[in-house]
Amino acid sequence: MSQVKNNPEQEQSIEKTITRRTFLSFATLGVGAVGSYLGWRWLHGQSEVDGALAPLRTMLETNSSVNQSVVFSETHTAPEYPRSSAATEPRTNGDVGLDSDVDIAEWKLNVKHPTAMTPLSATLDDIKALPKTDIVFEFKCVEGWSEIQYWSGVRLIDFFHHYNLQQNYHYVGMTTPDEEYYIGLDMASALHPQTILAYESNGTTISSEQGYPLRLVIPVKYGIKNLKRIGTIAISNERPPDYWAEQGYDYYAGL
Ligand SMILES: Nc1nc2c(c(=O)[nH]1)N[C@H]1C(S)=C(S)[C@@H](COP(=O)(O)O)O[C@H]1N2
Ligand SMILES: [Mo]
Repeated sequence: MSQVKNNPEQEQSIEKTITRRTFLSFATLGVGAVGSYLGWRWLHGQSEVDGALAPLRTMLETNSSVNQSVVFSETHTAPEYPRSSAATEPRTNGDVGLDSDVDIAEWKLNVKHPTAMTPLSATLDDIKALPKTDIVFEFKCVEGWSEIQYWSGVRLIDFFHHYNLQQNYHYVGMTTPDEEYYIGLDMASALHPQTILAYESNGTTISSEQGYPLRLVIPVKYGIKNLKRIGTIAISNERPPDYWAEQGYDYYAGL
């Protein structure tokens, strides 16, 4: 058995190398830490845009536009299910803008269009007179729950056709009658064949908590975009304000 033994000189030089390497490692770590700290300080010194620090918001917007242009496809549809698999009592969640009761004699759906002088308005009966569409799909909330639900109403695209609303704008905004809850949608998602203005769930009139008399059902988006109790629909080229995007959530909230 032979043992390799370094002579003292060799040992010294090995030790020096180790010391130098250790120093370099710590120096690198130190520079990294200072860099991270400075980066963190810089980031936190930035102003907030829609609930996120500006650089992070920019990143989020980049991701969301990539998502919009690459992932979203007009031919993509959310899976549909048989009516028998729908929840008997759809779960209710979120009640912003639903404080006061609606007097149906007073309620109208207002539609604002950039080129129209006066906003168009439709009563619930006007809306019910249009072709009726059913949908059974899996409703998904960003808070982590989902549920198969059955809704009926008028496709937003059918509503657009009936009232001769122009489709060559970028956005559709919707607000509750009291303007407490509001959402913005890209036109392609708004006019998607599964997007409906719903007035029934499980074949009966929707309840106040579900958004009586009219709510949005948009299966290609998360729950946050399914605005309950629509007061106004506004067509525009400017991105409409959005309640949850202002709290830092992704503007498009697509699935
Ligand atoms: N007017 C209004 N619409 C709203 C909300 C709200 O707070 N107010 N919450 C949203 C959220 S976060 C979800 S998950 C769905 C819930 O719809 P539901 O109560 O029918 O389940 O409504 C969306 N639409
Ligand atoms: Mo939600």
